[in-house]
Amino acid sequence: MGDDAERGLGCQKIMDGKESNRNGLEKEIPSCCLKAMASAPELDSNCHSTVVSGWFSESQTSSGKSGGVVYFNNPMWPGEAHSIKVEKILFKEKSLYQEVLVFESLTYGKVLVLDGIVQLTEKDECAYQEMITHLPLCSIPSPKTVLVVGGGDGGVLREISRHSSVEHIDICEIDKMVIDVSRKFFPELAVGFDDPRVHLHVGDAIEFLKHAPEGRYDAVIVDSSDPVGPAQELVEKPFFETISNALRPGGVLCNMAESMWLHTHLIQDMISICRVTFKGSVHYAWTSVPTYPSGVIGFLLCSTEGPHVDFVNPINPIEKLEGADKHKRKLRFYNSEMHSAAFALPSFLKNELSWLGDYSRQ
Ligand code: JFQ
Repeated sequence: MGDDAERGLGCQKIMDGKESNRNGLEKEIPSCCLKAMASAPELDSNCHSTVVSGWFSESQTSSGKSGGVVYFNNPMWPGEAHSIKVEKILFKEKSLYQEVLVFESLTYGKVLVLDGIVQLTEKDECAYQEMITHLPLCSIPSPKTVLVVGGGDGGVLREISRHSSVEHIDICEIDKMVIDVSRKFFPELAVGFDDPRVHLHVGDAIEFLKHAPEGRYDAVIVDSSDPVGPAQELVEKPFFETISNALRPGGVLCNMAESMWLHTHLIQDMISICRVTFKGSVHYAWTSVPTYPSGVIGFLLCSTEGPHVDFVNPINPIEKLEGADKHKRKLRFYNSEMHSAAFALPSFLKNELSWLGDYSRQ
């Protein structure tokens, strides 16, 4: 192990309060950790509270009593923190809602972080954006109206625009700073906003959905941050009910649904809520995204009562949509084989979900 890496691990242990010296006394905090623990306004341009010895580690931040930023191991993935080597911090600012950080990494390109949590990296964003979009849109014939909740980076919009059947796309993102930062640092994603079919609404999605006409959308895609803090409401029953009302009969929802390795209880809760709310099919799918906690991310796919939706076998295969593969840029991850494979679940998850009965109601 190199010097830097060794120092980094030492720092992490000390800062987690897990390491003391041989006398049982707390080890003196090395200068790099002191720097990392300093309050945000005092940081120099190459330092951030989540960056220790040049490594960003996923964490959760909040304002400390003294006004500084305190960070701690994220309760959604206790005992672990994925690290990415930082080359240069490009942007850090507090929006009205969250702390926004962009850095250049050594191996994943630019990285977007909100409140200490990785939202996307240039290298692996394709897996998430392509799957969360085409799993629902390829499951119904000729989608025309789509709503995106969150998704302020524009990546999901970029993917929706491959579907020439789509006539109208609403996107409701609460944080304008995320959109502006994406336009500046992630043009390959923000290109999604340039499609004339896109109608941007900056505001609260829950309010937006309350006023959406009944049956307005063929598909709703919820590209949210993790359900801690304000996003908590996005995994609760009233939210799913408003989505169900906004969908036409046989319309589909695709909702980010965390990791099967870390969040089986959350997945169980979401599935049971959706089974009573959506009267069509309810399915769990997953894919691999190396920079998300545990390296995988799941999606909950639901349809409302009406024409039957077979999520596993796409009725609207991407390969048959003219120009879809190359629109803006080539598809990097999604194809019909990946689509069907995403619904295959490991035995441990099948067991965990078995008490829900036949959860994958067709
Ligand atoms: C990217 N368009 C949005 N959504 C990313 N733990 C979430 C970010 C945080 C992850 C789960 C996905």
